[in-house]
Amino acid sequence: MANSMYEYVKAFEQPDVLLPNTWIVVRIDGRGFHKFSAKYAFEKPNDRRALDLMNAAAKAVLADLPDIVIAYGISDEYSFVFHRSCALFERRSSKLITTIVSTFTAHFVHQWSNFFPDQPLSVPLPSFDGRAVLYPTVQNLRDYMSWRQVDCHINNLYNTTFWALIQQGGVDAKEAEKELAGSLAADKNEILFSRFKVNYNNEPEIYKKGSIVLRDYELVEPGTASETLDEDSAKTVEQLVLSKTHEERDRKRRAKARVTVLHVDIIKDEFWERRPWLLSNKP
Ligand code: DGT
Ligand code: MG
Ligand code: MG
Ligand code: MG
Ligand code: MG
Repeated sequence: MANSMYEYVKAFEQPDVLLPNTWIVVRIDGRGFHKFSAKYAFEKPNDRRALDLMNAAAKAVLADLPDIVIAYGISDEYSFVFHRSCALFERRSSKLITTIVSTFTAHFVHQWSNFFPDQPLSVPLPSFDGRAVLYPTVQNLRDYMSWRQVDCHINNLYNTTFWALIQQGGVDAKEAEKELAGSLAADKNEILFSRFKVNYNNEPEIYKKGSIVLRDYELVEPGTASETLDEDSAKTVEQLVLSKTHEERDRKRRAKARVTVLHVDIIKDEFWERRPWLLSNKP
């Protein structure tokens, strides 16, 4: 296109490239889901349909964006992790965030009727906000994931006890809140067990642990990370070409792999030790 006198306005666009060599976490969160969940009568404290729909949308995002290594979801939020070597969209922040938010929202709306067949969507429609946070070390990234999973546990134990008091104990929200003020985890476990015969340990894993989304091939073909070249070593031209081919092959493999959902502990070392390729030099 020919230059025009208006072209100068392009210079007003601000660069927003994210720092290289850092883990990118894009976290999205449902807007006003307190109201939204009430409107569609989500079951309390957890609505399995709503969580399954969130997970279906997250799976579609991973299938669409092979650069995402892993994702973690609880309640109305999802965190998507890009490998620190990710070069998607030249690491432009707004492009990464908006692509994730709109892809997720599109799938959430598209698949709504599969999970809520009796409740057609109407305005206000679901929408999500998003932000990108950078984590420089694997430890920082793991601490981020642990933070979200601990949040899941704390909120779920509280909500499970709170709603047991109301639904089975017959008290109102104010009384339930008062009863739980200042209580420890052990107190809540005790209330659940002695008064409602609920063993919290036996609650569904999806509620206690949240949802982890990753690629299946990684589970059946462990050890693939070790065959990739060491990033930091000096490379010959042949090695660089080879490493590009590796990259391309890995990308294709990631794109083809089936995406799966787990509800397991991601705080302890075991999860990461069994899948070393997740956090290795190469995604
Ligand atoms: P925001 O994020 O500032 O726009 O406002 P909210 O209302 O989305 O607040 P947030 O994200 O802190 O809290 C999530 C809300 O979504 C919370 O009120 C509970 C609701 N919610 C999420 N999942 C479920 C569910 O499975 N069942 C029910 N009943 N509510 C849920
Ligand atoms: Mg919020
Ligand atoms: Mg929200
Ligand atoms: Mg939230
Ligand atoms: Mg365009």
